Amino acid sequence: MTGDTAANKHRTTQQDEQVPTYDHPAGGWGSVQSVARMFGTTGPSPVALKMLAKLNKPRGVMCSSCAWAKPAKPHRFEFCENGAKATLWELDPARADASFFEAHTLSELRSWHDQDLESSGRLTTPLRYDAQSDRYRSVSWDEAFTAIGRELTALPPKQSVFYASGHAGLEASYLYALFARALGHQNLPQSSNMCHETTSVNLATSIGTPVGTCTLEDFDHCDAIFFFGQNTGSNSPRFLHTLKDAVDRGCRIVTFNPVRERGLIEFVDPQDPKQMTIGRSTEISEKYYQVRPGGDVAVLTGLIKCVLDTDAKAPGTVIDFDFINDETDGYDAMLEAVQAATWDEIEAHSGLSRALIEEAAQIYISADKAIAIYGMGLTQHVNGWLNLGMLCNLLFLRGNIGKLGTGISPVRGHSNVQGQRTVGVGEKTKHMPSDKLRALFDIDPPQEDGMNIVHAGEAMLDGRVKAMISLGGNLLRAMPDRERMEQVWRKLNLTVNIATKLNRTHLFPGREGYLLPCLGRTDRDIQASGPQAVTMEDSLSHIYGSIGEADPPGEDVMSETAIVCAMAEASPPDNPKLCWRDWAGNYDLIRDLIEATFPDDFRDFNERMFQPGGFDRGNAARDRDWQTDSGRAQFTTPTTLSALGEVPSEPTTLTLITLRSNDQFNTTIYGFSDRLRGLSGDRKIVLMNRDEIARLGLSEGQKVSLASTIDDGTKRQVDGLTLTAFDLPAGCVAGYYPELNPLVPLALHEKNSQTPAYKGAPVRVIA
Ligand SMILES: Nc1nc2c(c(=O)[nH]1)N[C@H]1C(S)=C(S)[C@@H](COP(=O)(O)OP(=O)(O)OC[C@H]3O[C@@H](n4cnc5c(=O)[nH]c(N)nc54)[C@H](O)[C@@H]3O)O[C@H]1N2
Ligand SMILES: Nc1nc2c(c(=O)[nH]1)N[C@H]1C(S)=C(S)[C@@H](COP(=O)(O)OP(=O)(O)OC[C@H]3O[C@@H](n4cnc5c(=O)[nH]c(N)nc54)[C@H](O)[C@@H]3O)O[C@H]1N2
Ligand SMILES: [Mo]
Repeated sequence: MTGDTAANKHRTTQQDEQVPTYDHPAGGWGSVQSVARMFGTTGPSPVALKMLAKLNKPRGVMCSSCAWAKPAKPHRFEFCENGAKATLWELDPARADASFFEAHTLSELRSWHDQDLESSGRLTTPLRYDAQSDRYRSVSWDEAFTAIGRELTALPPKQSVFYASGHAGLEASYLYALFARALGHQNLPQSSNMCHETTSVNLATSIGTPVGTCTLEDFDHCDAIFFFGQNTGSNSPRFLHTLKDAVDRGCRIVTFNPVRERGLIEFVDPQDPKQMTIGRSTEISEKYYQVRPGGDVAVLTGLIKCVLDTDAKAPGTVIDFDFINDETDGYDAMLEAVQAATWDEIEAHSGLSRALIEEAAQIYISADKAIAIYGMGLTQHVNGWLNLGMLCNLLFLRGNIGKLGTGISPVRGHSNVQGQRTVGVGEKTKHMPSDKLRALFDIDPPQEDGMNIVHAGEAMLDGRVKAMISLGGNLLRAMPDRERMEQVWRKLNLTVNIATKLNRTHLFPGREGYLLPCLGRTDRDIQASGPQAVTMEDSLSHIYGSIGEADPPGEDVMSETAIVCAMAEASPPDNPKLCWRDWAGNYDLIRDLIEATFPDDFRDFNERMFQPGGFDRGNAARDRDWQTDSGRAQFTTPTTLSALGEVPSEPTTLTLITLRSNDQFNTTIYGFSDRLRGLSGDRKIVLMNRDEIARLGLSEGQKVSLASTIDDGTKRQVDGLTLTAFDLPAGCVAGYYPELNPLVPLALHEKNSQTPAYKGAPVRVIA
């Protein structure tokens, strides 16, 4: 490492010089090279260049990678390294057509690497599993829809599950949610069940809205940003521009993360010729604290203690008592619990000294306006509810919510994951207003909540679910307890996967198994009324239209919206108010229905969908309208200092955090370089602090296994991992998602929302 990088200057924990690090900033030439690699030897095609130039711009294509906001005044190139990768992945010239499937049995394909499955190219023809030849075989769309309708009709509605990964636009998603409820179930799990469900459930308890409160404008006015467990450089790189602008005008950024993520340390704007040529970077985090996994509750308890102590010395100068008295509930109980926690306990759980926490608290106290950002580092824990509750507590103390330059901002994952929930893809009755469903369509939706992912997984294990429809995604790879789930998947009566590319989940068909090829967002979508646009919602509750212009991968590929409509038309009930065919022909009609169902969010939807910067559907908490049970912002009383929950712990137990590299999008592996962490070549690795390696009598480079310490009769073990020394706090190991998913038990999840504890699974190393 060079001596005077921002990383060295602002180190708050001693970094081991001998373990892999990437000593360049995020962005910069590294990101340009990484995109160039995706173009391959042939270089970018004209259509790829055209689509990239239109990414995230008004009347352009909304990127299918992350859910970060698309500014009203876009940069010349409003995409990042990963957005480019996602776009090029979709514009892949390779085709997994009928002849590809003739050439390979599913048993053979199951031995392929995930990356090779997707590299077979875009799907071009509807396929039905033929058990006798163990192959997917071409089938007509009509045959497929008739059979799907027949299977769904034969089952009690509640034995079907309709999964959605957060890709599909609001139009297909709304109709999918309507289809389920018309059929008579709301088993509508979504990828957010593995992700920000902790947010949906617990932010609603604290502030009355299931989503974050910030808009881009807030980032122009805040004095401090507190970052917890979100890896901007890899997962939402365009957000780095927002952060850089904030830093340039004097905003101070403080980060808590067990891993020193490059993007949160320094950034070179690849679109700034001066920064690129001079090589000068912007330092993102002024302070970076390597908290222990699950230690954020303790950190937040410490920060709150500091705020209370500072205020006690000059009462009323630090705490916003007007806000607390006028707007909140539960302050006294929170206060008592925080005061009861000792600094010894806080230091032990957080892995940080009192002095470091006090230093961070001073930044919080000196900021007039502060924003809190978080990601999977807070949500994917058993006590994720407490992580979020404590973060809200910290904001409430200084009235840092509901005024310009303040707020809480969960950074969402899939490009339309938040929007799908907004239009009813969710297992709860409240996700789609029953009165509207009755008035608009004469349907009586079920009044009993359906299944989320964990509930659906449990029901599949004990045979209560018989049909699984997936609108995108790779659920078998993304779920916990993969090996147990793979065993029961093939016992289903019906599996339907609507997808752009082949993945591992598709290789576990049920008795009737269909794989249906769909258009991606970059593809031109022409229906009866002409070319169609689709819409999506970002992390900041703004909604955008998106128009694809690339040639579809084949003539026989349907849009997601048209596929949903055709499946619904082939299924009960026969209801003249469900005009599936008309809706498939003209998406404006679907947007009118969305507006009629959710009038507060989607006023003048068709007119506003191309507004530059998206249209804001609003957020009650931002207006200090608290839609909680008490009608007030709710302080949370901490009951423990750890987010890990009651897991078995012995001296050899380590906390496993599963990570994403910057060369993957969830289960899609673009390549084997985790450039921003200085790692490459191999994803079957386990990262561990060098002292910990010595303490356990292991050696670097050794092949080891990881095993779950949760003993419930199921063996959970992953073998053949290379032990790699890495700069991590003591007591934890890290490795890649999805490779390590067999180690996370289905039953280990966030208490209120069942979000799997992918950042806090107890394991031991077997030499
Ligand atoms: N390129 C790319 N972009 C993506 C994705 C992708 O896979 N690739 N996935 C998309 C999706 S679906 C999502 S949900 C988002 C996910 O984006 P993030 O929310 O950033 O999720 P992760 O990368 O899983 O983990 C975030 C960070 O949490 C830290 N962490 C782990 N445990 C703890 C803890 O206990 N406390 C704290 N404070 N930090 C902790 C990890 O070190 C990591 O830096 O990204 C989206 N964008
Ligand atoms: N251990 C561990 N596990 C995790 C996580 C973790 O941090 N650690 N993160 C969790 C999180 S945050 C999430 S969101 C889930 C992700 O879980 P999923 O959303 O189920 O998985 P993805 O990898 O995003 O899905 C990729 C597949 O989607 C399909 N696809 C891509 N684009 C489109 C499209 O436009 N339309 C359609 N119909 N299909 C398309 C392709 O076939 C591709 O193979 O994983 C979760 N699992
Ligand atoms: Mo996610």
